[in-house]
Amino acid sequence: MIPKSHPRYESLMKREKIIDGFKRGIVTYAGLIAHGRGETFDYLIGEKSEEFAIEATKVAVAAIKLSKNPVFSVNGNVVALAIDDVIKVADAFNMKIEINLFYRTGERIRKIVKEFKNRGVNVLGDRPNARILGLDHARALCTKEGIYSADLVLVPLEDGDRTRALRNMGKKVVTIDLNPLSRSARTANITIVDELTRVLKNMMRFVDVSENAAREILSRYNNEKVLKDALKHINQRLSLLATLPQDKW
Ligand code: PTJ
Repeated sequence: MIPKSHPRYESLMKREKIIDGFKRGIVTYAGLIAHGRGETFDYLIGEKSEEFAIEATKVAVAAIKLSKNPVFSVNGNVVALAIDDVIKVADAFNMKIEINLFYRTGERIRKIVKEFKNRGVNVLGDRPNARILGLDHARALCTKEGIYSADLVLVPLEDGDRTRALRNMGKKVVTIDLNPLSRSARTANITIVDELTRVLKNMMRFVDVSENAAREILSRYNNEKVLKDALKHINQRLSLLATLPQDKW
């Protein structure tokens, strides 16, 4: 049991969720590594939603609002960390939820479907009837009514290869990734450089954006600038910290 008074309580609780998900067969081995990489970038960013992240989150919300068949693609880490907020966001934005695993096994799919069923939610992905074009192996499996026909896919913590394949199919891709240098971050149309659980909460703050406002927000957006702002932020933050005594870090 981690006491709430622990200075790193929130970070440790997220780690516990990932470990618990791993023990229950939802998170894969590589998911543990992916989480550690995310933690590192979050440390460098400062563990809060910065302006570049808020801006991209607003744009993501605008794009989702204007899309016709938006799909929220979930993997093991996303489910372990944030299943309840995934359900809230999908519900608020009329998004279908589809399980799309990089390390796909029938057993992991069944376990994740059950997590959602236990909360009264039906998800897509357990009976795939289509493939993401240009990808080999089981990670390409998807559904016609979900990812295959989606005009927008929200793919947090995603692999760059699949992000590229989805874009090649003409879809708008929104990703959430703490690493602004990842291929996925650089390939998506909209990259939110922020921590998944913070982003899902922030999305709910912007749920009431009107269609006109959404169009306006989208028309001004430049993803490359957002990625550069994230890099500049990390750079400036570290440079500043390096001038301070260590008890101020
Ligand atoms: O469940 P599966 O089989 O679909 O596998 C999922 C993982 C995450 C293992 C798979 O997609 C993978 O290997 O992903 P990558 O290529 O490691 O990319 C994950 C990215 O997410 C990395 O750039 C991490 O920095 C980032 N990341 C990790 N945790 C978080 C995060 N970004 C935002 N919020 C997090 N909590």
